[in-house]
Amino acid sequence: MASNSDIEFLLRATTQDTELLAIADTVLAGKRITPQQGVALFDKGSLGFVGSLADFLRTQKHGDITYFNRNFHIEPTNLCVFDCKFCSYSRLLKQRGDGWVMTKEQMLDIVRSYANKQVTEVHIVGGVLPELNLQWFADILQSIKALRPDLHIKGFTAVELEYMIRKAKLSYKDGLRMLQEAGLDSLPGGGAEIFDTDIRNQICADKCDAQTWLDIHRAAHELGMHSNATILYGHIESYAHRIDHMDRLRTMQDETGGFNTFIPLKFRNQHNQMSHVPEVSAVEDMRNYAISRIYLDNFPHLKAYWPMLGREQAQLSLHYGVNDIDGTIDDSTKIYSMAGAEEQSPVMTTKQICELILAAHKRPVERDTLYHTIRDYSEVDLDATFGVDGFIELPLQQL
Ligand code: V47
Ligand code: SF4
Repeated sequence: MASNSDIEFLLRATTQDTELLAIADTVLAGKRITPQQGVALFDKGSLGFVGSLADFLRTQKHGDITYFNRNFHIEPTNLCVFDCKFCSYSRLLKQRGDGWVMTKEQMLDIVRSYANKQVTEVHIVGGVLPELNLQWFADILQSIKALRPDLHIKGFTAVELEYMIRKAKLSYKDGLRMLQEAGLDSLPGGGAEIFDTDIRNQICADKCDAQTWLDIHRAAHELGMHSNATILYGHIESYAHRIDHMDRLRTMQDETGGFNTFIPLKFRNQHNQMSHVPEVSAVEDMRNYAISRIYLDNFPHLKAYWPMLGREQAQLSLHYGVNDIDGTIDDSTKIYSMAGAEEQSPVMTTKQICELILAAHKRPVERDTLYHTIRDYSEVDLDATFGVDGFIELPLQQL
């Protein structure tokens, strides 16, 4: 592993800017940078500079380990009462008549279809509808747990939770407790978008505000549940807005320690009301990952969500601070494919994920949702281990 002096030498080769070099000194001394310094990294830091620093930090924390997990998604509906301008997935669909709402049985059928797959997590996320209320979801969670007690259920953005808990006239904590008792294990990071009020009002005025998002995650952490956090970047926000967003998360993480992973989501501009806004470049994506790693010193993990970013860029991001590339995502995740994501069919088998990580000279390690190691694949003979579809086949369970 490179030493502090090796990395200092490397950084001085990329810039002579005294402010940037002072920031690097702070980071290398293990100290926290200020919001102003974060904005300076965005304004002036070259890809080489921020990337080298972020890679150093990633290696300090995780060596060459790159985590992935085996999961699948369930999207109960693609209809939504809200009207986020960046979303290709809202009530407009209802007007066009191509929306769906799953029945409980259809959702359970998806779970049943994984009976012979060694998946460890189901991620439930979708639009917001009045008929899909707190009790409806509590019943679903119970039924999923009855079928697969071993499966970790990561479910519902703070936006979905705020709506269903408000309609049930409960406090966030009581509503979350009810879902937790029914089987909910952790929260995904969606719905955070950009916390700044002005930008939020322009892109998603009618859904829950930043404080509510944070309060719901805080309530979950207080109940012992972990959660993730996202940022939707690369649209009409400024660098200062990105840093403000990360700063609020960093402050809360100091208090609760409940966040596992930060997931920057690149704004994609197809089939939504913000199609006129251009997408940012791959260099911007990598700089954004790197600065996230540097700024969020108390977040253990940084995830590149490959269905949105594309496989090759997700692979590249492993050298810019990222240490997790999510899961096998064997589903037909329409929210992203409609928005113009790279992956129209976001499925990677375990074998493909391992190969992608190994080709980046990193070590593939399968994890569970809470980052316990399930298996280190660096020394595994991939061809001999996997079945034709890349999953390890288990004896069929009768569900
Ligand atoms: O909050 C919607 C985003 C999010 C677009 O926690 C878009 O493990 C880009 O949060 N361009 C939901 N992004 C998904 C999410 C998530 C995904 C994977 C893993 C985890 C996790 C969480 O999707 C929304 C919104 O920010 N989104 N439309 C778009 N056009
Ligand atoms: Fe609804 Fe979520 Fe899309 Fe907003 S981002 S319209 S809350 S599905």
